[in-house]
Amino acid sequence: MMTNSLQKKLYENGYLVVKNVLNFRRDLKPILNDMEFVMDCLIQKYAKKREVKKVLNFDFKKKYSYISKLNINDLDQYFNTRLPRDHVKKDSDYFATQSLWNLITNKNILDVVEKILGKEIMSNPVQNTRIKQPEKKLPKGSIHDGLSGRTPWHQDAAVLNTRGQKLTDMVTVWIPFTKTTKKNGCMITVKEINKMGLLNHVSGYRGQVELKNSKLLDDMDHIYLEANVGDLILLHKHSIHCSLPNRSNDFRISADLRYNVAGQPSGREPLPNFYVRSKNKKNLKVQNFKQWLSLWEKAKDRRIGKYAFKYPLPTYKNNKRDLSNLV
Ligand SMILES: O=C(O)CCC(=O)C(=O)O
Repeated sequence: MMTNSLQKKLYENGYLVVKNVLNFRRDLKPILNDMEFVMDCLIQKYAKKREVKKVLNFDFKKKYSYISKLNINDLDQYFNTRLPRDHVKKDSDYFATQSLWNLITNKNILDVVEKILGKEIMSNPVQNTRIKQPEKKLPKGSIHDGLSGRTPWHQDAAVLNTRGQKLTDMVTVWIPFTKTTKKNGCMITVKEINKMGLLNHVSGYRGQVELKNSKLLDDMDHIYLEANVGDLILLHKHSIHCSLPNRSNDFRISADLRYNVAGQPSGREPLPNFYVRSKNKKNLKVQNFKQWLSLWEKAKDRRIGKYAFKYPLPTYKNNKRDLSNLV
């Protein structure tokens, strides 16, 4: 593959901030609108009858704070394009909207990704949205859960299955919906630490993937991955990163999408992994929102009563791949 300056920088440093790629009104606001619609549905279903009308008139943040206190089982599932990891049911819900499809296939994003992965690109099913309230409003149990609280130190290749860990060139595209700063919980990383390759991980208290010996990273020099709305942050699959607590009084909202070089395993089989750009293929199989949705429905049907996907934590037999033996 030809190298260019973006690719060189990403492979050299492990991260990249690309400025002014997206337009808030056109590319991002529709997703927030769809999230608010999901909240409205949850309010109608779970709020006390006498409160429904009042709560439906709240704004986005007040609605989210309200529903986050309703003890809805696996609330994050409703805002994420993924199947529940275990016990998939016929009516398992997930966030698959036209707006998110538009983001995954956004031309400006793919133009950046093409500079990293080349011209044959697939959407990778490892993707999240994260709605983070001020940490002081979070229930204690969620403070380190990654989707609504801080994200622990990890490498993204660690959440792929073994074939994916070995064979997949994947890039993470992190997208802020709110200006993201040190104060409201931006990601942090250590420059060039991706060059260590895949390291040993352990399982956190809620099954989160966490780098082994991650305490050692706390004292290293950190890069603060702050970003404005419209910017993208790209991460190398071996970049070690985490996110800070949201110590502001406002929400911090983001999405992280992933793409891989076509023809390689997604690392999350049997979830949808499909071409979003190709120079070689005249016609891409999945060209619109409904086709994409039907891929997710088919994946769900195949997994009813079972787990959706599995990956073993990278834990090599000896401790040569422990961070503590490498720094
Ligand atoms: O946004 C966050 O809190 C963390 C995101 C992250 O770790 C990722 O996208 O891999």
